[in-house]
Order: sequence, then C-alpha cells, then structure tokens
Amino acid sequence: MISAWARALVGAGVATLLMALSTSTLSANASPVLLTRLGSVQEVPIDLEARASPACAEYVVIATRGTFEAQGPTPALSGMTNYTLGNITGGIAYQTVYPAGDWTHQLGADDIVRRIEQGLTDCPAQKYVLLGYSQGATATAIALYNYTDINSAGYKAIAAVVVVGNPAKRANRISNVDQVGGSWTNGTNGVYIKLVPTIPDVWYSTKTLDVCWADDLVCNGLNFFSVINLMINHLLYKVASVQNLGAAHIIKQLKIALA
Ligand SMILES: *[C@@H]1O[C@H](CO)[C@@H](O)[C@H](O)[C@H]1NC(C)=O
Ligand SMILES: *[C@@H]1O[C@H](CO)[C@@H](O)[C@H](O)[C@H]1NC(C)=O
Ligand SMILES: *[C@@H]1O[C@H](CO)[C@@H](O)[C@H](O)[C@H]1NC(C)=O
Ligand SMILES: CC(=O)N[C@H]1CO[C@H](CO)[C@@H](O)[C@@H]1O
Repeated sequence: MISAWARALVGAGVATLLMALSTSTLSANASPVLLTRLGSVQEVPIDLEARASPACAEYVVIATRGTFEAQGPTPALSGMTNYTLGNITGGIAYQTVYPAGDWTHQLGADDIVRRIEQGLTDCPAQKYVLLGYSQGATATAIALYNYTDINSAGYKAIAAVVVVGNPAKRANRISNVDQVGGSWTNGTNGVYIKLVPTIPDVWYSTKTLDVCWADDLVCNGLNFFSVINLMINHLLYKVASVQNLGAAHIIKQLKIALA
C-alpha cells in the first residue's frame, strides 16, 4: 500500500492515486503500523562533498530531495540554494545522502543530523539552512526534533528552514505561505499529517517558511481542485517565483544569524 502511495507522490496514474488515497488518507483507521520500512536499505556513507570542502564554511545549505529523485540537487530547491550562495558569500551546499525510496525519511533525517553534529563539533561558528521537498520536508522535520531547545548550540546554529510540498504541513502556522507568499493554503493540513512527524512547534516560527502550492494534494490536502490537479501542483515548486520566495526568506534569516 505505501508503495502505491509513494509512487502517487511522484506523479503516478489516477487509479493508483485514488487507491492510495482511499486506503491511507480517507480511512479513519489509517495507521503507521501498516507502513513498513524497506528492509534492504543500507546506511549510506557519510557525505563526501562536505568532507572534501576546505575547513569550515560560514554556512551550509542542507537540501533534502523528494521521493524517487536521484541523489543530487532537486529542482524544487536548487534555485533558492543557488540564489542564497550567490547573495551571501562563504556558503556551501550539501545534498542529504539518503535513498529517497519508499518511506526512507528517517534515513534522511539521520544524515541531516549527522551533518549538523559533525559541523557543531568541527566548526562551532558555522550556520545551517535546512531545505526539504516532499519526503525531504519530512526528513527535515524529524531532524529538527533534535534541535528544539532554543538555548542549545544546534538551535542557534540553524538560521533558516524552508520546506516545500510538506506532507505533514500543519494548518494555521506563522510559517505557512502559498506559492506567491499568500494565505490561500494556510488553513489546511498535509495529507500525511497523522502518519509522519510534522515540524516541531518551536520551529513553526519566523525562522521557517512552509510553502504549499494551492491545491498541491500533498500539503494542501484533499479537495475538489487537488483531485482534479492530481499530483501536478506538487511538481511546480521549481518555478523561479517560488525559488525567489524561498531565497528571500533564507537570505533575510541568514543575515540575522551571521550578523
Ligand atoms: C544551480 O547551480 C548549479 C551549479 O552551478 C547548476 O548546475 C544548476 O543548474 C543551478 N540550478 C538552478 C536552478 O539555478
Ligand atoms: C539573490 O537573491 C535573489 C532572490 O532574493 C535572486 O533573485 C538573485 O538572483 C540572487 N542573486 C544571485 C547573484 O544569486
Ligand atoms: C497563517 O495563519 C497564521 C495563524 O493564524 C498567521 O499567524 C499567519 O500570518 C498566516 N499566514 C499568512 C501568510 O497569512
Ligand atoms: C532527541 C531526538 O529527537 N533525537 C534524535 C536525533 O536524531 C536522530 C537521527 O534522526 C534520531 O535517531 C534521534 O532520535
């Protein structure tokens, strides 16, 4: 069942999507117990890119891609990553190393946390920007549970968070914006709200932007238009306007953190 749903997440057919919805979203009994993790997934080797980078950076952008995207930058986050690196010198980008297969968000979170912990030890002044798309938003949310103490070094070092197409977006949060920075999708929960961890309360703050495209089924939930659109609006985040929206948030928060 979860395979069908995960495939729907990357744009599979109508029948698959509706089947997945009817089994996992619409059922009052939908339970994480039914959702098994792949037994064959291997732990992945620690980040090569960042280890090869010279000493410490001013900041590290940690970007986590969505389900079934190939290891590397996702178009849903690479524009805002590039604009940030272009506007504020001294940064590097790190692509979270994880399989991005069915239900592998914990492995993504593990790698994000490992990268931050390595940085906190080796480079105490370094800041972090966490970006996540789709399953990558869930991995980012899980990682943030390690940094909920606002007096901790980790909390202070994470300057900004941007998630797009967040499967467990929570309704009516200060961080919520639609694709043009408005409030169209503010009042809705993501379809996975009861199935995967959502962003911790303390991170629904001015540091975080949770971008949900109107009628993106994944983050905006089930409604007439999201069913008509199926997964299309989940695939639109790469457009320049959304990338600029994310970049503007990151740049503003990074400047505060680096000041
Ligand atoms: C971001 O920069 C990388 C490296 O220069 C480039 O390959 C990629 O096409 C850029 N992506 C966007 C969306 O600007
Ligand atoms: C700086 O960021 C803005 C978005 O805030 C972006 O439009 C612009 O291209 C960025 N500049 C560089 C050099 O990356
Ligand atoms: C979304 O709702 C929250 C809670 O009511 C509010 O603080 C926030 O400003 C709203 N966002 C937008 C873009 O209107
Ligand atoms: C307290 C806490 O949330 N710890 C978590 C830190 O991150 C790792 C990796 O994701 C988790 O396994 C821990 O549970």
